[in-house]
Amino acid sequence: MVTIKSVKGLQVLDSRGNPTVCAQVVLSDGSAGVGIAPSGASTGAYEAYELRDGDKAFYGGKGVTTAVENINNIIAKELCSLISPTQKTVDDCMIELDGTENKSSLGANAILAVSIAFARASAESHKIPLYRYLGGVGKKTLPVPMMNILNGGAHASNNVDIQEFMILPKGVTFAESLRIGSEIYHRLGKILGDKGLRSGVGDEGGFAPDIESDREALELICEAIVSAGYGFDKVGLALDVASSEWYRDGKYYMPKRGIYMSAGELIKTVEELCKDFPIISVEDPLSEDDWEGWCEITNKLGSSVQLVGDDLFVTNTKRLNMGIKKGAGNAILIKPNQIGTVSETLEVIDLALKNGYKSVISHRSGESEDTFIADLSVAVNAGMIKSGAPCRTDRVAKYNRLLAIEDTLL
Ligand code: 2PG
Ligand code: MG
Repeated sequence: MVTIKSVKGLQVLDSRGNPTVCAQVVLSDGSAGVGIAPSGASTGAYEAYELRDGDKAFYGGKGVTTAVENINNIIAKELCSLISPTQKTVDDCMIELDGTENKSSLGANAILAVSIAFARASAESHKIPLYRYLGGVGKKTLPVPMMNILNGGAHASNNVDIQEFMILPKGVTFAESLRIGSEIYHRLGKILGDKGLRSGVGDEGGFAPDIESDREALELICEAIVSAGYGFDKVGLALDVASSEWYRDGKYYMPKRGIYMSAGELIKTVEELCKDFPIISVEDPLSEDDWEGWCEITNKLGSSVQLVGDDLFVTNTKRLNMGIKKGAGNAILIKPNQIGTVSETLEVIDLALKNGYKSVISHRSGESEDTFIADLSVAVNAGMIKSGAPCRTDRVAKYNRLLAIEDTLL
């Protein structure tokens, strides 16, 4: 019987140069796997806890040596003594060991890194690709990439308040979708350059120009799509408003433009954008605490637009169940580090599926070379993945993994 031989943690850096947790799991048959926890900037209030050292003398307080020590000194011992470890027993063991609702004792970053590392080691042990280990032998489909080609909000230092402007290129294959997305991305760069708006890129690889309005961002992207030779039948638009970032005392405050809006005004603004542009998906149009606003926008737009709960649901079955009961949103963003284990991530995807909610698999704005989410998106036939623009290796690594998976499936 295969058991766990060793579990080791290591502090490494993420794509923003901040420390994050890497874990390695080695099984008794020699199979090994590595997992690296990502990290968000616009984090939801109800996410699992990211444990940081807080000692300002090191990495400005962002060190994760305590989380790493928790792996080496606490988690390793327990997991190595499991008699027949499975994904569920490994994850349950860490949940129990932690003992808190939000994994604040050991750190969700420590727990997730180990959970992913164990999944990889197990896939290797079974001699199957990670997406089969996670999703079984059934037919697999590749996702449509939701590519964030213009960055704002907490991901860029420009004057744009909406966090993400995405394109969804729908090719016959994933490779074709990616090609279309890349062509549009480069066309957008050229258009911005011609207009004197050329900028560097934000955390997710999209351009980050200073522009007049959110509307202008959508106009520029539409221009890029058309000028690259595509129609809106093939390429849809999506937004991540990330409006929890704006919510103060029942009102929405867009910090970069200094504008206050009521929930009703914000809903109207989103409605108008959806009417005037080929937007097929809107994430976090309302805040994580504004259930009333969420229900209102779902009633108004839910039959024609995908409304994705990110901060609202935080990859958590309890939060998603609340949404299902109230009728808030019709899709959930899936970020494994919001909940902290692979098993719980799969559970919430299953709950979504059973209740007619779509799942969108997602990266974090702080990422690494870890490509776990690419395999996850194929494993559960999610249909959509957010992994940023086709720029920055931390983003492209996931897309390249999907190209490799598609190549083996064709
Ligand atoms: C989001 C994510 C990823 P962050 O809000 O959807 O795009 O950003 O990781 O900063 O929460
Ligand atoms: Mg989001």
